[in-house]
Amino acid sequence: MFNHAIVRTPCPKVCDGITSAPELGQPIYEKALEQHAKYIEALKACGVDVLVLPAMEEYPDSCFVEDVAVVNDKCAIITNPGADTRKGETAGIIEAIDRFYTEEQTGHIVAPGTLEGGDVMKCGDTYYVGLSARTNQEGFDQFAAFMGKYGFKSVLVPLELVLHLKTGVNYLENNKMLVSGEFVDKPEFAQYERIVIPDEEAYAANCIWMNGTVIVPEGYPAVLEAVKGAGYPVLTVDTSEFRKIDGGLSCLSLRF
Ligand code: CIR
Repeated sequence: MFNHAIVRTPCPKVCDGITSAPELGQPIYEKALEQHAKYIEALKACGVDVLVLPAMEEYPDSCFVEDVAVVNDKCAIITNPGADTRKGETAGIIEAIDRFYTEEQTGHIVAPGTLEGGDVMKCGDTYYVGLSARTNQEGFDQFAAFMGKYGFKSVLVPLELVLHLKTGVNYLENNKMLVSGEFVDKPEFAQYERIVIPDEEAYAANCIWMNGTVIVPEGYPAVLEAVKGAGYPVLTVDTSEFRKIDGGLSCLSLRF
């Protein structure tokens, strides 16, 4: 169960966030703010307290708080993002993390290690960590060592085609996960019941399980039906503006 979520209000520079899909155009700031507010409402409807951090004006991607920390009910890690323009975002999350965890409970990924939370997926006591353009072996080794002290096992999952691990695979608890693209056949996930997402709706592989409900991005009917068919109550939230800069539902919050 999650009791808390942390989010950060998008700043006007969100329009200049890093993107692999410039053909989608730049986010419209006002619309991004509206979608963000509805996202917060959806989280609250799932029974968590939401801590809303103020916009970080100099960091276009800073609303994607998932990347700068990894949190669970025992400990937290402040990451070291692989994207140079995002490294300064970690300074802004420390104060929030300090409200919930002691210094001893808080680990840090340090250079030359890099790791972004979008590459980290928790399935029970196991963390799957994507080896990606943003997360390197050294970052994984530091992560695994720290989480190991708290009884968590870490498994490295090399990925080639997408930004982050959770761009293409997301755990919905109950041994079920949504998988798309390169993750459909990964041996690391063979033990799970995999719900395969059609390529044309690959973006919606990034759903989040929130205390029994699954939040699904708006506009992906096949995924919506698949998640309902798997037995979950669902909520939808429009994330069109965040999609333009490679952001999805999970990226927008830390949940614990
Ligand atoms: C980036 O490239 O860093 C941002 N534009 C998108 C980050 C998405 N975060 C995530 O998947 N956890």
